[in-house]
Amino acid sequence: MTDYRDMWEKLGIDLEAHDGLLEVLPPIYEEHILSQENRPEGMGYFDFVFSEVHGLRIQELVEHKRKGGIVAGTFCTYVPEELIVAANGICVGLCSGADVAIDEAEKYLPRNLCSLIKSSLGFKLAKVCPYIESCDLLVGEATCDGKKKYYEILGQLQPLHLMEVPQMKLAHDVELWRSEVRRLLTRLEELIGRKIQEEELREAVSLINEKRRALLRLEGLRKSDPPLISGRDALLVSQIAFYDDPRRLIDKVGSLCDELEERKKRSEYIGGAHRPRILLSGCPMALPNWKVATLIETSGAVVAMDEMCTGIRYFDNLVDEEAQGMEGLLDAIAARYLKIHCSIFTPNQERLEHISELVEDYDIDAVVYYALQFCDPYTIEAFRVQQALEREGIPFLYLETDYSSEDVGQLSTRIQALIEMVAARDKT
Ligand code: BJ8
Repeated sequence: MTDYRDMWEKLGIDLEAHDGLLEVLPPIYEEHILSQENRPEGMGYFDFVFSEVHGLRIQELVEHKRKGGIVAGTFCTYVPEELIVAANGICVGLCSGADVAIDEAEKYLPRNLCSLIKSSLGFKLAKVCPYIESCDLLVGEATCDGKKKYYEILGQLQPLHLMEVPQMKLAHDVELWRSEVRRLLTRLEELIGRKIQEEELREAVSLINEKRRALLRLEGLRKSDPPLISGRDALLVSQIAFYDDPRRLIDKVGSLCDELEERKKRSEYIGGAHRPRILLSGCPMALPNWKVATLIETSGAVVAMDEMCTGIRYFDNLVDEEAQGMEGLLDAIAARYLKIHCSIFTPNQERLEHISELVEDYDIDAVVYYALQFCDPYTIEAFRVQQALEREGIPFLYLETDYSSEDVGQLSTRIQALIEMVAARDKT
C-alpha cells in the first residue's frame, strides 16, 4: 500500500477526519458493488480506481500541476469539459454522494436543502476531499437556487467562476449561453496566462466526444435482455468517468464493452434470466451513492438505464467536430450542452420525450423516479413525468430520499411492491 499521507497533508487535508472517511468507504463498496455475482472482469479496473480514489488519481493531479497544468472542479454536467481540457486542464467532478460534516455545513446552509449541496460543502469544510483541494479553479453554474446561492459561500473559500445557465431555450437564451461559454474560455485563458488555440480546442472536443462514444457504447449493451451488466456497475463506470483520465477511461470502457460482447456471444448474462427492467430517472447519484440502485437490483430487477446526470444526460449528444474555426467550435460546444434536459429548464417537454424514447428503446417495464428531498426542480417535475408515463401505461414509482440510510426499509418495501407487480404483469 502506497503511503499518501504526505501528499494529503500538503494539500491541507485533515488527516484524522480523512482516515475516518477512508475507513467507511470499503464496507460500503463491498455491500453495494463487490457483493454482486458474476461481474465482468473488466470491472476490475473500476474497482481499482475506486480503491485508489484519493490516492493514485490525486497523485496524477499533483504531477499534472507540477508540470504546469491546471485542475478545475465542477458540480454540473453543464460545465463544458472541453474548455478545461483545451487549457491543459484536468476536469474533476466534485459532487458528493455521501453525508459528510452535515452539522458543519448546516452552520452555513439551511437544513432544508438537498443532500448533494450540503454534503459538497461538508467535504470542503471538513477538509477531507483532496480533489477540491487540488483545484486551481472551481466552475459553478447558476442552475437551481440552492446551488447558485451555495456558490456565493463556496466562492469565499476558493476561487470560483460562475456560469449563468439560462432557464429557457429561446433564441436569446441560446445567445446568453454562447456568451457564457466564451466567458469561461476567457477566465481559463486568464488562469493559464495565454490564449487557447483552435487546435487545442479541436483536440479537446475530439477527446471528450471519444469518451462519450465509449460510454454510449456501454449504454447500448444495456439493451440486452437478460442483462450483460448490472445497473450498479454501469453507474459506477459513469461516476468514475467524472474524474478519471479520459484517454485511459476510453480504453478501459472499450475493453469492458469487448468483454460484454464476447459474453453475449456465449449467452453469458448476469443472473442468466430476464428480470424486470427499470429506468432510474431524476437527480444525479454521485459517488458513493448506490442506495436506490442496490435496493432495485437486490429486489430482483435490473436498472437498465439511468436518465440522470450520472447517466445518459452526462454523455448523450456529441459536439459537432466539423464546426469551422474557433467561433464555430465554441458555438458547437454551446449547442451540445444546451441539449441536456435538466429540470431547471422550463418548459422541459424535451425531457419527457427523452424519457419516453428511453422507455421504448430499452424495453423498460417501470420507471423509478429518484428525487432528493428539497430539490424543487426534480420533485416538481415528477408530476409531469408521471403524467406522461401514465398516458403510455408505464408504471411509475416516485421516491423522495436523502443520503441517510434511515429510510432503506420503507424504500425497499415500495420498490419490492413495484417489482412484484411488474413481474406479475410479465407473466400474463
Ligand atoms: S444539469 S441535474 S448536474 S443542475 S439535486 S443541486 S438540482 S436541488 S444536481 Fe444537476 Fe446540472 Fe441539472 Fe444535471 Fe439542485 Fe436538485 Fe440539489 Fe441538484
